[in-house]
Amino acid sequence: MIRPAAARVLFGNWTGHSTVPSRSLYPHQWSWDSAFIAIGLRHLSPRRAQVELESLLGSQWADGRIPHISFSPSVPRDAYFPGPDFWRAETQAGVETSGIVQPPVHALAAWLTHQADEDESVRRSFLQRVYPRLAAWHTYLRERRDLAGRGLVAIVHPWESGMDNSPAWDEALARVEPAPLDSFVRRDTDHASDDDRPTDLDYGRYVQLAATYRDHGYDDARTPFAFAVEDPCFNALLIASEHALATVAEELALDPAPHLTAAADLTHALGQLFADGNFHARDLRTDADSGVGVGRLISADTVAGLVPLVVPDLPQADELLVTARGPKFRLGEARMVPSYDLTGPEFEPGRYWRGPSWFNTAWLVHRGLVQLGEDELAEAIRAEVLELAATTQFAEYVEPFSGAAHGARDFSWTAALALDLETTG
Ligand code: 2M8
Repeated sequence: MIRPAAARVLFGNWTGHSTVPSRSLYPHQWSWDSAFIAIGLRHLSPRRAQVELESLLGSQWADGRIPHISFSPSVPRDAYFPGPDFWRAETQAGVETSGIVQPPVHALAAWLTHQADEDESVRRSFLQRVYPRLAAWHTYLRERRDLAGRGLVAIVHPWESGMDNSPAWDEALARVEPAPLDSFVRRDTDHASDDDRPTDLDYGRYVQLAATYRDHGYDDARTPFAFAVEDPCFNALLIASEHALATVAEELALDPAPHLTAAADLTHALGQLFADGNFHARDLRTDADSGVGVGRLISADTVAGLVPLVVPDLPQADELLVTARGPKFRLGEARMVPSYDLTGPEFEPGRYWRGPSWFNTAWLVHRGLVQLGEDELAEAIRAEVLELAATTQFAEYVEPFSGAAHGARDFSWTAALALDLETTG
């Protein structure tokens, strides 16, 4: 049974109002981590899971965005780079944050958290309090981030995908002039192997992209984004979360229709990213010279293309399943779900998001398979998640063939999502 060990990790990483992804590598509150953490924490303490999401929403900006990091004042300012002194962003409530975002899995997490203990949720008016904030978050994304005007949300930094170092970003990132390497000091390589983390050159590019956004006041209309991409994982999670928000609205006797309409429109628009049996990110800067800005699909096959399996009534589900079972991802044979095409030219089994399997994407694909009635495959993934979480001391990620552990240990979403699959499975 994984529950006692998972509880030890989650309680050990609890700070009093939220959970850090890892005490060493990520000592603040991360946006999509918090959502995944709440999904597991709800089985240990529904109240804590609610507080986790409420505290994250407490760092929401006036424009509706949920920043990807909410900095803890009790952690040294240089414990993580880029820290609060780099981002220079503070909410009206005085919370220091980053200025970029992460995939919107929060409304789904809020609904699942509510379901864990409906009495406690109603007693604390949990849904009433989070609903307007989650709705504002989605509105920010749909209205300010539809950069191409075709009904899909664009990310403006690789970190916004949550899959920072994915080979899908290589070409777009190569066009970015890196910040001088002596202008910043990385902290991640103090805690993790250089061979596993992004290169210094890529880090320089991440820093430059973030600095440009910051220097334009994080204004989406004004910033000359050198990187702008429509990511299938990000958009699929927005769709899943719009469905969840529709259910929340119904529960609160509000009108679910705006959320259902948004979900349907986004699902239709997502079809633009489907080619050759998989969803692909679209690089909005490929035609920038011509001023057309239509963008080109990025050819790399990554797990981000499989995440749309979580979208209810996805028209492309059957074709996507064929790809998932095929040689690129070998679902059911590989350990969990590889983050990148196993046959791809950039495949590296141990480097950040360039091949290894992660527990959050496995959880998402598992959810999609259950929705589709693919019970056998879903069970295979569930068994992998439970076994690997237990045998790797809740590693951040694992190699897709050997299962060898990489990154942080006692990683919060690994513990949370394994606990969720054990409890609900
Ligand atoms: C990783 O991203 C951070 C930047 O946000 C980093 O590499 O320093 C990613 O795996 C991301 O998905 C995750 O949310 C974050 C914290 O666990 O770490």
